[in-house]
Amino acid sequence: MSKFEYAPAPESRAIVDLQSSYGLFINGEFVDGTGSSFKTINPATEEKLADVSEASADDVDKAVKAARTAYTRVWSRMSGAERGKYVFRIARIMQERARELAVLESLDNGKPIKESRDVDVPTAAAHFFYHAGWADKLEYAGLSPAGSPPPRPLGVVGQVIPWNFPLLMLAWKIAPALATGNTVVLKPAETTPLTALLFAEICQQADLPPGVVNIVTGAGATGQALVEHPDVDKIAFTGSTDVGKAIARSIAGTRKRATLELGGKAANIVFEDAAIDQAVEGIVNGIFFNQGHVCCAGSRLLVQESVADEVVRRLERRMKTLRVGDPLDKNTDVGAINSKAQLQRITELVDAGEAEGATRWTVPCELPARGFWFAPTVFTDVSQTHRVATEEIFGPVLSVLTFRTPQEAVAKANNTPYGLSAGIWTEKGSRILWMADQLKAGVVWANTFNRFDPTSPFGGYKESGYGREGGRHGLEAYLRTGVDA
Ligand code: TAP
Repeated sequence: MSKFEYAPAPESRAIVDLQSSYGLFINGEFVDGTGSSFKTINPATEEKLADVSEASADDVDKAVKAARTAYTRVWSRMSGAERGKYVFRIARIMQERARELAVLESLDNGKPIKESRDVDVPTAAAHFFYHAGWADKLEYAGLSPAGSPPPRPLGVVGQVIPWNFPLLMLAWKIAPALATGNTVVLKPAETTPLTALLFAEICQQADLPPGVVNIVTGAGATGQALVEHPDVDKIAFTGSTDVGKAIARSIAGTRKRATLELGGKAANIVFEDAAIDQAVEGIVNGIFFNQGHVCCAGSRLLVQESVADEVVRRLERRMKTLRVGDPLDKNTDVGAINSKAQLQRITELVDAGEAEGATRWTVPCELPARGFWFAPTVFTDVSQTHRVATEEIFGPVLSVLTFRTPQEAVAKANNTPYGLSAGIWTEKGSRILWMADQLKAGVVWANTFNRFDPTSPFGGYKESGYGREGGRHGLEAYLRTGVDA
């Protein structure tokens, strides 16, 4: 594949006020950490964006103490209506600073600007708006059984998030926690800390009382120090199944509650009666959105045998129109892979797919010489035991399998340790309802894919984790209810 030199648009630097170094956000202020620092880079160019403090266990302790004090003295005493105003104000400021947030997200993460601008930032702000509305209604939401005390917050929540949707995952975590009266210490992923630090500035701008939100940047060790801190009441984690299992083990037998949003290997199921062109758009969105760095990505296409050749033909034709390259170009469809490590992981699994006998087709396109890139790829002749069909690739790689009957589609879709999401493409409403009932997946989309809405609970079955985020169900994870209250 040929390579070309690419330089990001210079005006992008004017939109964000990028500092050369960033501290931790503790008790309402940016402070130097007591540990070392690490650099965050632009994955599209490999250029350093900034140095960022690596929070030590001592720094995490300071953040937890600040969160505890804010919880006891201010936040848990405030009325829901007052708390709601702060959450609402945060949402408004996020909208006002949307351009800055979107550019910074694309610089640090590598995702196309049209996605950060049209999906990540507005959906993150929507999450704060939605939860602002809940803050003064928790008593009336039927969360506690009749006759029992009203729901109460848990206290200090430790939150650890991944790099694929840095701002959106932050919103999924912080908005419900604040609305329900908890205070927060959040650790963003090491490769994407910058929008969380800009969010800290937004908290200052919103006059959020000091200590209600604290951001501790760092690597896995910082996350582990937060998880293991004895004064944290709940852990909310999104990330890999392996780390999720380690967290569950480490907090077993403690007072800590946990919600875990983990990996996935979703089936996107296309029946012969589906509107094929719409389904192809759904397949493309399902796997190439955000370079496939999506926990609920439709990474396994299950297509009915009678239309399989036609669907793959139209899919490959459509894939040739995808523009891969500069994340800050508004016409880009597929941006940079977030890190060298992730690129290596994708490459290893794609090599394994070829070695195991699946047929690989990669879009012919030029890729920049520097940075981390992977062209959209599809595997056909895939069997259920191939690694590309069983392991989460977390990249722009689709595996195609076929089926004859709805029963076979269900069996193949459920043949995975994961259970986060699934998609169904058919004209038959009764089949959609039957399939949705049979599929062991927390979210089932019908004739669409990758739709996110703060009103709708999201979460997994099996090794995709437990607990729900979003909607009324998501509030429960942050409250003591019934006899517990
Ligand atoms: P992980 O390696 O699990 O990292 C997630 C977060 O945990 C990062 O902030 C990471 O820090 C931190 N971490 C690493 N080791 C830790 C430990 N021992 N204790 C506490 N925290 C620790 O996952 P990732 O590679 O960032 O993200 C990709 C995975 O997340 C995929 O499997 C994907 O499916 C899953 N994901 C799931 C969802 C939902 S909603 N289910 C959404 C997005 C992503 P560092 O970044 O510094 O390593």
